[in-house]
Amino acid sequence: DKLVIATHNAGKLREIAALIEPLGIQCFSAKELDLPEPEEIGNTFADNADLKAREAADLSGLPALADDSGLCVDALHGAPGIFSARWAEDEEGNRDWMRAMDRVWRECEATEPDAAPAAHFVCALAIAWPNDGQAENFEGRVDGTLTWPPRGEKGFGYDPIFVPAGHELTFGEMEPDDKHRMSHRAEAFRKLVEALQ
Ligand code: ITT
Repeated sequence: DKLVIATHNAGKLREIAALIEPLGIQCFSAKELDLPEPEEIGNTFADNADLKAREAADLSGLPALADDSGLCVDALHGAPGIFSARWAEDEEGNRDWMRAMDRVWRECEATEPDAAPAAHFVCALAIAWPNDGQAENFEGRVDGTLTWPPRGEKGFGYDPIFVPAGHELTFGEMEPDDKHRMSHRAEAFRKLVEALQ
């Protein structure tokens, strides 16, 4: 009944903590435990989630849950995908989400001028136990379209330019509970809870 949330991303941590809260599990963040940020060398969301979960479990001696996620844009052949965080980074590695959103939108405009570009978020969750060498994976996805200019301050990352299918508000404008009803992260989390019960 103890779990490490193996992420250094404050937005993810907030969402995962809210999803876990009803389960009454005692959670520790990677920051609290001073865990390093592993290099994400995998080729898929699942591979990266696995390596983050396994490393955090081994270093902390506790079960660890990791999240690898990103925005995939059809017109960009799935980019930025697993490189979603990297698209926000400048030369020094500082993240600026406006920079990332702006790049996504400009590259879309260059390929597909007046449409609302189709896109989806993917979330791969992995849970690993200490010194076990493997992890279990659960994946979620939410489809939608991109919009410009960015709207809303409530989410994180690419939320201000993502409108989930069948809705008008961006994820950035939605209340957290509404995002949790339909998000890629919530879907992956439901699968994880079902499998563990
Ligand atoms: P950790 O590896 O420490 O968990 P990170 O930010 O480096 O944090 P990722 O490599 O998985 O994590 O990067 C995924 C990026 O995709 C993330 O930084 C967000 O910008 C974006 N992203 C993922 N889920 C999102 C969501 O629900 N809303 C908006 N953007 C999201």
